[in-house]
Amino acid sequence: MVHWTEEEKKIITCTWSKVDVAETGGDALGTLLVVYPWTQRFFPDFGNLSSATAICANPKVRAHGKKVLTSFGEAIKNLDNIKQTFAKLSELHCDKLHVDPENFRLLGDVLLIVMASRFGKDFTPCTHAAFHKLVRVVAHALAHRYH
Ligand code: HEG
Repeated sequence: MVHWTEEEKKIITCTWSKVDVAETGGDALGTLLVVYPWTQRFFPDFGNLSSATAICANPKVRAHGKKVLTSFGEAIKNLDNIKQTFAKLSELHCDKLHVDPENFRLLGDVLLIVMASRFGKDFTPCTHAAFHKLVRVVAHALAHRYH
């Protein structure tokens, strides 16, 4: 089981309370779709994904990004129980959505970059390290029920 120090917990919950989930989620999913264009195939109903500008302004991308990041926030409320928290979502992404779990890691990476650019100098190495650990744990949990 993952161990979180009190300091990591404090950094994660305090930083998360300042995250604009809609904006950050929209930017993170938009960035994923731009930088790793093969991820677009999971969203055939999202309409215009023809350019970076179109992707980042696409209301369906923004809305889904918010949904994903809101769900990510559940990990923060359940830091000691992330695997169980994402068990059902893991099954959904495996059985119904057929999302290759490598994409969870890619999303985690772009989320770190989006957060770093939004927080600027307040995204200290300690904050980065704690969130780096968190995105890895979340990706691992989401991949856990794959078969
Ligand atoms: Mg997933 C649906 C969470 C990464 C592709 N994703 C969902 C839903 C949630 C969620 C909460 C709605 C589930 C429902 O309707 O019951 N996703 C989620 C998290 C993360 C993640 C927490 C990673 C942190 N998802 C992810 C990635 C991809 C993806 C990387 C593909 C590149 N998700 C995906 C698709 C759907 C969801 C295709 C269904 C979208 C729809 O048609 O509504």
